Order: sequence, then C-alpha cells, then structure tokens
Amino acid sequence: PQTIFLSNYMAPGWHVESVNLTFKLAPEATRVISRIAFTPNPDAPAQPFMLHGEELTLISAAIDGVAVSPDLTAAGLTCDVPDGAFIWEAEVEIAPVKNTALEGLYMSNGMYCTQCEAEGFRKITYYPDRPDVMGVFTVRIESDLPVLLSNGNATASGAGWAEWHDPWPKPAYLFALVAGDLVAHNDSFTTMEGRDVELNIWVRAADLDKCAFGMGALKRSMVWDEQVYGRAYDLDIFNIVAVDDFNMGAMENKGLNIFNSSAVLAKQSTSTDADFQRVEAIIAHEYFHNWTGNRITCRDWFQLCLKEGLTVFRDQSFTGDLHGHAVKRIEDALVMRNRQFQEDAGPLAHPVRPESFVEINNFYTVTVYEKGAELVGMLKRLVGDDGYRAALDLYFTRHDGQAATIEDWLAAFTDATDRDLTQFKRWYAQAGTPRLTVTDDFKNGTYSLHIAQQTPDTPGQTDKLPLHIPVAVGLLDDTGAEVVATTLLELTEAQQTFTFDGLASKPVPSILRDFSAPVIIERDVTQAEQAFLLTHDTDPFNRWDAGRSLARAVLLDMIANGGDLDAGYINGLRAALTDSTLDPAMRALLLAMPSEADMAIALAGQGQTPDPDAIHQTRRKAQRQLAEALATDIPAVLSSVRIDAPFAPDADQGGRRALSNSLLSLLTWADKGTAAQAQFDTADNMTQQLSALSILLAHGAGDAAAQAFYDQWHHDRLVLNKWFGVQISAAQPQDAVAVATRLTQHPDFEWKNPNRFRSVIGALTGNQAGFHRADGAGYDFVADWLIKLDPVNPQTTARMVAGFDSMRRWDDARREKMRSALTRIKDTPGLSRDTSEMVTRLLS
Ligand code: DPP
Ligand code: ZN
Repeated sequence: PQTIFLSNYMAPGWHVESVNLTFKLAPEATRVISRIAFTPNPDAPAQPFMLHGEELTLISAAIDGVAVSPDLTAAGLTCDVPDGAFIWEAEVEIAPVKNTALEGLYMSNGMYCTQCEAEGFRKITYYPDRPDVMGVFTVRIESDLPVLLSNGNATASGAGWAEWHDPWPKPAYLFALVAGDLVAHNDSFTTMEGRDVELNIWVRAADLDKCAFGMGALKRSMVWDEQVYGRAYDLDIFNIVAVDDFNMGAMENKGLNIFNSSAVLAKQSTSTDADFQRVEAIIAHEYFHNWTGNRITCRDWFQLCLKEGLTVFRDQSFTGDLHGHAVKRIEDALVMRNRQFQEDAGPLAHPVRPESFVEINNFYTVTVYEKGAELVGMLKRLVGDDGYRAALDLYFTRHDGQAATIEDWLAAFTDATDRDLTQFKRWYAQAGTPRLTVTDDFKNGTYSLHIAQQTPDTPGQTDKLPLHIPVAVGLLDDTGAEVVATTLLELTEAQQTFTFDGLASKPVPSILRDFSAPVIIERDVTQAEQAFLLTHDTDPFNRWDAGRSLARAVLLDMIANGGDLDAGYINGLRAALTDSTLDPAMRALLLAMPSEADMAIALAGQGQTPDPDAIHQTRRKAQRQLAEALATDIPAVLSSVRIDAPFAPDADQGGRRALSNSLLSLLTWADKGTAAQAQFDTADNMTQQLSALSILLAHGAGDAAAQAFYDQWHHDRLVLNKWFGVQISAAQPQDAVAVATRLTQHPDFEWKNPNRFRSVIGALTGNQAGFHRADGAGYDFVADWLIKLDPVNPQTTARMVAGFDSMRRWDDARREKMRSALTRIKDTPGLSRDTSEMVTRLLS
C-alpha cells in the first residue's frame, strides 16, 4: 500500500465550477449520472487529468458531448482532455445493498444514506475526490421512497423524484444523500440575519418520540454560534437524519447532517445523562462545522485538525457555557489523560498534524481531535479572549470559501494579535506528551519555580525541540489564602526559572491550573500537600486533581505494600462528600477513584510493570473499605441530593444522580444489592435503571435484573446496546471473556452493526483485567472477531484494533500473547489497507 506525504502536496490541475448528479436509486444497481464543468487551474503544476473512483462500473463517459474511453486504474481513471474548460459526463453503476463498509452510498434498514468523509465519494462516481476541489452541487434523486434529501435547498420535486441545489461550493466529502421512509420532527429558527430556517430531524416513525431533546440542542447551538462567534446559518433548511448503521458519531454534510442514531436520539426512559450530554455536544459539533469545516475547509487531509481540533474546542466551550466549565474541564482532561496520553506514549503516537498516512480513516484520532482542541485552547490562553475573537474574525473573513492550512490558521492569529507563533507551531508537528519537571525554592521573600520540559521520542521522531507552553500558576499561603492569583507563565526554554517577589513565607504552588496545557507535571509532592490543595485550592480543576493524585498515590501504595486504605485520604473524601457548598457533580468526580487504566498508566510511567489483576483487586478492596468508612455519612448525603422535581436532563439533576449512584455503589457492599434492586425496579429514567443494573452485576447480583432489562428493552436497538455492553464492563475479570462469548451467540448480536459490535468487543477491550487475562483468551477472542469483521467493515475493524496499543506496558508473557494475536490478524489473507496499516504500526 502507498504512503501519502504532506510534503508531496500538489495543487489540483482543474477546478470544478459545477456538478450535476442524477441518482436512479435501486439496491442492487443504482445508476449515478454526473455532469461536471472543469476549468484548468492556472496556478497548478502540469499534471495528467485523473479522477478518483473505486468499486464503480463505468457505463459511459463523454467530454463535451463526445464519447471517450478513459484508462481505468485501481484508484480511478485517467483521460486525455482539451486544453481549456470542458464538460465531463459519465454514468456509473453501484450496488448500495452490498456496501457493508458503510463508506459511499449504502443501505441501512431499507433506507439509502451516504458517508463520504474522508474518501467515500469516489465510491459513488468518478470525481477529483480531494478537499481542495470545491464545486457547486445540483442533485436529482429518483426513487419511490417518500423522503428524498440532499445538500442545500430543496428546489423542486414530484412523484418519485426531488431536486436539491447547494449554492455554497463544497468538497465532495461534504456531499450527502438520503432516501427512505422517514418522518420528521420539525421546527424553525430565525437567524440574527433574519433568515427563516426550517429545521428537521428525520427518523423512522418508531423513533419520533426521541427527537425533541436533539432539536432543542440544535437551536441552542445556533444561538450560541451567533452570540459567541458571530456566525449565522446560511441555508433555508437544516436537516439531520438518524441512521442505525454508521461507523462514526456523526457527519457534518452541508445542510444534511447524518448521525449515528445513538448520537441524536434521546428520551428520559432510554437515555442516560451521559447520553443526553453526548447528543447535545455532537449536535453542536456538527452544527459548528458549518463554519469551521464547511465554509472554511481543509486543503488536504493532513490539515484535519484545522476543522476537528477547532470544532471540538468550540463544542467543549459550548457545553461549558451551558452546564459549567469546572466539571467540563475535568471531563475533558480525563479524556486527554486516559486516552490521548496513552496514544501519545505508544506505537500509534502521531503529531496533531500527521506528516504521512496510508489510510486517512486511521487518523480520526483522539490526538487530532482532542489534542487538536487543546492546541486551540492554548492559543486562546496566550492571546487572551479579545485576541482570540479578533483572530477568529480575521480567519473567517480571510478564508471564507477556501480550503485552508494550519499555516493560514496561525497567520490569522499572528496578524490579528502580533504574537510570534513560530515556536508554538511545533505543537502541530511534534508527537508525544511533554513532561514538565518542577522544583522550587524560597529565599528572602522570593519564590522561584524552576521548570524543565522534555518531550519523549515517538515513532519516527527523536530529539524534540522545546515547546511554547502556557502554564497557569497560583500560590497559596499556609492558611490556604491565595497570595498570588492565577498567572500565566510562558515556558519556552528547555529550562526556565520564574520568580515571585515580596512573599512572607514559602507558598504552596498550584500548578497547571485549569489544565492549561496537555502536559504531564512531575514534581515531588507530599501527600500532606495534596491533601492541603484538595481542601484549599481555589482552582476547581487543581482541587479535583489534588484529590485524584492523592487517590492514585494511596492506591499505588496499597498495590506495592498491601495494607488498608489510608485514613487521611478517607477523611479528605469525607470532607468533600459532606461539603454541601460543593456542586454534587464535583463531589461525584472527587469520589471517583482513578480508573484501572489510569493506575496502569501511572505504574508504567514510574517504570514498573503493572499487574492488571492486582490493580483490579486493590481497587475493589479500596472501594469496599471506603464504603465501610463512609457508611454512616452516606444516608444524609443521599437525602440531601434527592430530586423532587420532575426529570430533567440538566446539569443540576445530572450531578445529583451521579453522586447518588456513586453512593449507591458504595452502599451495595453492605446491603448486597437491596437498595440497587429497589432503584432498578422503580427507576423512571435510564440513568437510574442502568446504574442500578451495572452495580448489581458488579456485585454478582444482577442476573434477574439483566433478564428483566432485556425483556423490557429488547425492541430498542440503542438500549439493547447498553444491555450487551454493561454485562461485559461490569463482569469480574475471570468471567468477562465467557460473558462476551455467550453474548456473541445471542440472536440479537447483529455483528455487522458497528454500534452492536462495539458494545460487545469494545466493552471487552475496555474491561482491563478481563481483556488482559493472563492466558491470552481475551486477546484471542478480540482477534477472532476483528478478523471476521475486517472484510465486512475495514474502518471499524481498524479503529478497534487500537485496543491493543497498550501492549508495551505489560509483562513479557502478556506482550507476547498480544503480539501473536496481532500477528495472526496481520497474516490474514486479503486484510484491508485500514487494518493492515494499524497492525503494522502496532507491531513496529
Ligand atoms: N467530520 C466528522 C466529525 O468529526 C467525522 N466523523 O464530525
Ligand atoms: Zn468533527
């Protein structure tokens, strides 16, 4: 397979002025007729005329009305073309019903839908399928299905056909088409520019009662983008369609967003608070792409973070504005530390802007998305709120209608704010998580912080240069009073000293407030100092982080030396738990012990080899002892957070439910499931029902509840995914593979559906001690299923093979078993390009 390099970028030889497409839909034999107006690009180097195309049957082709016979290649076609502008016409045949990869035009439950990002359009017709070729699309759909949708505005329709016109030039990856027997949840919105917009969420009739929340989220997103970024919607209609079979979360096609049904449908009885929050965030994310992604797109796929990092940053800010920034920042930092830092430390590490790829689908990663968002957040900290807004305004003005690069993005910041970002740009090119080693001293009223930075080697990259890192710091005195408020230090050298004068005594530093940069802080801190910060820090993120660090230290100490849960830690948690001035959501976060993965990462970071069983057993023991220690405190806290109002999926109630479910989990150690069973039996919402089921299963008392849950919900595909997943996530390590095996034999295990596949295979890779069973049964089970899925759906297979990326962390025996499972995948005849690139990187 061919490797593509950023450094080989070449401008396209031809522009597309306009595209007319006609679709004659049929499951086995859809005809796609295209008419494309090409003009030569005077700024491009000379190159042959080439159109991408895969898995197409060419019926006919013509240039300026004269039939031609192009040369067909594996990647598309080449053809002699006239010197100036010309009209290309072609007719191809495709078979949507056979398309199980879910890229291009495919069918899901009898409906036609598309997924073209990144390179799916070439499976629909011959086209220059690259994001820097932007054309105006007009689409005619012919089908007997009642609802026929494409991008832009509806222009005409009749019995069995509809036409759509999108006035905004766009790359092919934003093309979309839907045809199905659908109904709409309808609403409207008037933009700040006075445009009346029709809003629809299209679903199957049975799902119509799950659309109201998503519609509200859409309208909140539209208002927020007007108020915070000054960006209004630009078409007369905005359609969202829910699809059951979908590889990713959702897709921002111009005016016709297509969503994995799990990312748009929500209602009280079937959706957890986390589901509601995820639906709102993804709807916002896709909507925000209309400006950051669609109006300004990417020049090439190496620039993916240009739209994704920025749009994730925007959706995170939106969620923070609506529901509170402190909790949101902690949640986002957890994703960075538990997932992105792990990716950045392993064989799959890559820069936020990669320099090469074999299959671009393998780079829709937590590094491009979430670390990409952190880079935007750091830029905002460095230039300030006003500078950020000025830079974004300039970016939109300058690049509207263009396919841009990271260079363009940074130039907008430099030109709007006069900041030199030459060094900051290294963040886009250097992979790996920087480690900041911090020491301090105090002399004659002057406090000095010495910070050294170092970024470890990553695959293909050694000798990293110093980065420009914003480090937010505050100083507290020994009474807990803040003697220096949050100050942004700019670390640019390999080693640097920052001083603070005029202090009466040596302060306690609070470093990396608000998680101001995606880095690891290494500093010798006593447990007493962590306990002090847990009580006194005025920065909510660092207060939580002090508690988290303390918990980690205590648990690691128990793993190394045995013994009981530390009394100081218990007292700190009791103080936080019973502090009624603390938001319940924050108390729930404080109470949550570091995950098993977090502890494995911490041990590996100390140069030790983690034992997944010891981690699991110790964590369970710690929870049991915490439950005993807090037993008398729990009832009063539970009644103080009881909800008397009707259900609402809002932050206040969500926080109360999160805290009460943490406490229910603790209570279950003593009552053996009485309270959890009662909550299961009477729950009127999915958060309460699923938490109770999960707790019962984790305590070995969930069989009856699991059966009852199935009987109640087997007709609902999204809830059934939870039923599959929770039995594996909550299983004890020795049982997890057996439970997963049994579930794959269940008649409802529709393994070709990505959500269902992930709910079983993904749940097992997420059960650390279960997946990493010493005998390798977990690895073999997952490898068998990935080998089976690969020919059907390469993209989802490749994504899930990343579950092996912790390989280096474990003991030799486990590592060898992981290697041999991966080697077995690698040696499978006919392995897809997607999976083979991933396995090769994992094994290298
Ligand atoms: N562009 C899509 C998104 O992130 C890909 N799933 O929103
Ligand atoms: Zn996105």
